[in-house]
Amino acid sequence: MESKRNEILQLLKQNSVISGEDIARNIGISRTAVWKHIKILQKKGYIIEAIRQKGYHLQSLPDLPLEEIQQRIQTSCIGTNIQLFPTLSSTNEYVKQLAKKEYPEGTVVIAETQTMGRGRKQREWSSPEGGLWFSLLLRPQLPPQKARLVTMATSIAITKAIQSTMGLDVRIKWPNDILYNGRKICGILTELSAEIDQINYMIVGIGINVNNQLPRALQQSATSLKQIQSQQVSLKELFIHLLSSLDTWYDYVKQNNETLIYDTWKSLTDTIGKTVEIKNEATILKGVVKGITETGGLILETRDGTKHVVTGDISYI
Ligand code: BT5
Repeated sequence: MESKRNEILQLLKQNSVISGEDIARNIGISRTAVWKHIKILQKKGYIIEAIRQKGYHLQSLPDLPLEEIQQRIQTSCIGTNIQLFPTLSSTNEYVKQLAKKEYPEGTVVIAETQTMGRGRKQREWSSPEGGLWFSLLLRPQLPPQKARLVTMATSIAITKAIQSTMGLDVRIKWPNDILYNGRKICGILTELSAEIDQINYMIVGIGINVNNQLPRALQQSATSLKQIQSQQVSLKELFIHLLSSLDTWYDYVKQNNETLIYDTWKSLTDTIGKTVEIKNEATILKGVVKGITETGGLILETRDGTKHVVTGDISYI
């Protein structure tokens, strides 16, 4: 079924107008079957005009054409199974359901919009049309203490994909925000189900501001790739590069290549060396960041000596 649909798409791309009859003859199906495939393509966001007496004309492609993406990616794990939705409450929530149904590692769920996108601690994540909002289902063979490796590899993969495809000097802010000139373009929300000595599954949610509008309240602290580039960015191309980069870096996690992940993360962060304030529920710590620990925590030099900080909201001061 799907391969016939891809053949129809190819024909539509090659011909400015092509009749249903020609399509049917070319790929060996009935005209009714052609019409049914065209309806499905239209539902998926392809704008296909039916011109009387002439045939079909492909006017525009959806921002995220799933068939094409699936055809073009050559990953070994990430994105071998992709599900795309016009809208979901939260891609992390959806992947949680799939994880419980034993879906395989590498499954990716992407939504064009989220109605209840979440950040850490249930904070709201603005996710209107135009951004990339997606989650990965992973089943790393790691003890839960090493889960940070996965988040670090994810932030490296995204930073490198944005740097290489767009030539932008984006940087990681601990623990795993990605910023351009101090403004957030990407947030990562990692959720975990684990036994004492083994992770069952991890859900890595990734939100990237691409062509989306930002609410007024976030315009100081956040930015989008479109705003930086002063032009629309191809969601499809960026997504394909991201999946490939995520695949490469998740492979290093599987190979247990901790040194490479730590060293690369350190080379991409702008947090080390900064004077910072870190807020946790009841505490505020101030100090200079000296480095990161084996488990991805911060080494902070404070007035009261060196402290290791595992989580918190950090600001540069
Ligand atoms: C994060 O949380 O940065 C993690 C965001 C993860 C979002 C993805 S989208 C796909 C997947 N499905 C989900 O439901 N979530 C994941 P945190 O560090 O807590 O930052 C949240 C804070 O960032 C909010 O309180 C706002 O101040 C700000 N914020 C909200 N939306 C934003 C946006 N689009 N861009 C930049 N900052 C935003």
